[in-house]
Amino acid sequence: MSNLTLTTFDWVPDMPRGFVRDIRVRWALEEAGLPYRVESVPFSDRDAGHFAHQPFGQVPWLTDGDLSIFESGAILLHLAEMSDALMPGDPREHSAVKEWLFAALNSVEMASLPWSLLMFSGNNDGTPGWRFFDGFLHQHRLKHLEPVLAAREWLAGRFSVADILMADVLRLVDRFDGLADYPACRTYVARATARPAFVKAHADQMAHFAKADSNAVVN
Ligand SMILES: N[C@@H](CCC(=O)N[C@@H](CS)C(=O)NCC(=O)O)C(=O)O
Repeated sequence: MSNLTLTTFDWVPDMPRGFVRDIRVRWALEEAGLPYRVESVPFSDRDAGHFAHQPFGQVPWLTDGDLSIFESGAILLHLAEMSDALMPGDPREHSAVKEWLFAALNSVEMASLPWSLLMFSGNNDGTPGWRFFDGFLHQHRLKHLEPVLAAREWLAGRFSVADILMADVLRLVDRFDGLADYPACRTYVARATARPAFVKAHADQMAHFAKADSNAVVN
């Protein structure tokens, strides 16, 4: 019997709401139908207890009994071991899930995150730095991902944790209209985020941060 607790911030500014990485964990837990609790740590005052669970002072982390796990990819792999809704049993598909999970984080997010941060901060103004990251994302990642996603519904045969990570990574690019030239990537994000587990995870994250706003008003 699992005893799962997801920890996230108590509050974040409006801009990242809906995109805080606890959504990846919520989404996986909802797909698997695993019961869990959500706890909060202060966004503005990160103490030693926080750093003991997440060495960079970030979120999310998950505790499973006395085991504490940080990094959304590691957390999703842990949950995948608990539910075949997240990880197919077939050895080839199992291997493909791990391959695509790392590709989402280490190949696509590695390119999409600097691009998104430049978009977010308004530094997408044609400087050589911007052109480098824009080209890197489009020419070296999305251009190659597009035919892959045009040819399949999900990355590893059937829906898995690899899709949670890839769709969440692409969702942030889509937020800044970066998928306009990649219809298969856009359709994939739409297909993934239409799943009831994502819809619930997203609503729960939004409600979690909205509750912090109303508590601040009361106090
Ligand atoms: N690689 C980490 C990244 C975690 C991360 O970037 N968390 C963000 C929220 S989405 C955070 O805590 N940001 C606050 C900060 O970096 O100080 C993971 O996937 O878990």
